[in-house]
Amino acid sequence: MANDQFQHPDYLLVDELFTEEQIMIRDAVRQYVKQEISPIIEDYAQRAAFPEQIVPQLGALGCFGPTIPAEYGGGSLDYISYGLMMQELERGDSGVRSTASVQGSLVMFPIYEYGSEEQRRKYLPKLASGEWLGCFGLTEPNHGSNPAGMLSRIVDKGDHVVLNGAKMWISNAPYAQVAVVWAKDEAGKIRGMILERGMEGFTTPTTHGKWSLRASATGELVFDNVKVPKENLLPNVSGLKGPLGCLTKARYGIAWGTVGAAMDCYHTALQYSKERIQFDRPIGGFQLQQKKLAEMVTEITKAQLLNWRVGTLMNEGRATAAQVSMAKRTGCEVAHFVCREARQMLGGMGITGEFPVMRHMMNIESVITYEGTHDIHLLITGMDVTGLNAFK
Ligand code: TGC
Ligand code: FAD
Repeated sequence: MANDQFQHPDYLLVDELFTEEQIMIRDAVRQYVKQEISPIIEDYAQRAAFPEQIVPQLGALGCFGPTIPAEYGGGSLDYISYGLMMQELERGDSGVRSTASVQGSLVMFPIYEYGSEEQRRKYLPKLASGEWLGCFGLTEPNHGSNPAGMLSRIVDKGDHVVLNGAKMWISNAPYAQVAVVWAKDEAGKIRGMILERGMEGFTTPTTHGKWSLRASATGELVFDNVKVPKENLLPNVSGLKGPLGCLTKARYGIAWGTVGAAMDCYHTALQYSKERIQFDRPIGGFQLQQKKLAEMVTEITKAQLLNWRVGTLMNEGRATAAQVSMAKRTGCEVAHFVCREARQMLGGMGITGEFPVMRHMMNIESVITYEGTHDIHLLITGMDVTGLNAFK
């Protein structure tokens, strides 16, 4: 879509809740998406190709690790700014937002939060600038929703550990120079470690045949007796709370990102409804089409307010993982609904690459599944409100 005229809906004047700086950051990312993403993304998605050039571009724009302190290359920004950045990136494409989410929340965050000072200094500036791309390996072929059951193992060999196992469905894997990987030690404790491309026995085969997130590169991580130096282990965390803590940061970004995809679909459907004539009048004049638009903008508005509130709690250091889970689930559900309604409103044109709607709709099928499925997030809220654990 070379001629990108996107304007976001703001039915309840939510923009008034943002600072001037936050709006400036949002608009800078929006401008980048209009110039660099919209003109190319449909072609890359149709070809299932990863637009590698976006990695240094996103780094230069400050989209990698925006909340990480500036001394390590991050942006020292607040969580609303981070959310707005993710909203704008996913407005362009969920795969672009995924690239940024993985890099910032799943690779830079654990190195910053759980890493040694040497690890921070070695990896964070290069990841922040986009010189290096990272990936995050938690999911395994037989352990997705239940990562606690993971089979990947490390064995202590003195100055190094030997890693065996495999990870599946790993975003960025085929292009990553660095992988943050989670595996169990001999005592059964989950440990985090940093792997680098080129380590003997470490390979990243590409996953083919996706109908969703086609412009994002997905792969496996295969570990065949990989010697990992002990200085590559993340020293300051053990147990499942390590990877789950990273997921809370990424899920927060997804909550905002999905609203961006929903906004793009709503904007497209609204414009189309005013221009498309059937039965001698714009289809937007028909009651059934107005019902769709009214419900779409209502759901988007509710999700905007939820994100703003959770973002405010994040800034105050008060947001719980369960609150973030609710925002992730809601953003995905809203985008799922809005993208599908928009696709219907565009009729046959809705299935083509002339408009971004079908691409967003297909992307959201991944986004509603990764970082915890819709049902897993319902159970997290269920556990939070009842105090009863449905998983055990
Ligand atoms: P459970 O016993 O409840 O918890 C174990 C420990 O972790 C703590 N914890 C959290 N800490 C921080 N943030 C969270 N969100 C946390 N949730 C739990 C918890 O307090 C406990 O700590 P401690 O000190 O007592 O040890 O764990 P469980 O095994 O019962 O699992 C709970 C469950 C099912 C909710 C969890 O396993 C889960 O969230 N499953 C979903 C898996 C998932 O989301 N995988 C995502 C993989 S990465 C990905 O998809 C990237 S896509 C990237 C992209 O392209 O954008
Ligand atoms: P399963 O866990 O097998 O779930 C199958 C179904 O069972 C789901 O509907 C689920 O909700 C349901 N279910 C499971 N347990 C319960 C229960 N207790 N109660 C009720 N229902 C239940 N992972 C990474 O580690 N890093 C990545 O970068 C990454 N990127 C991804 C990119 C893409 C495009 C995709 C599709 C996935 C990615 N993932 C990544 C993996 C993702 O996090 C998992 O797919 C997700 O957690 C679900 O796991 P699963 O696919 O094994 O499904």
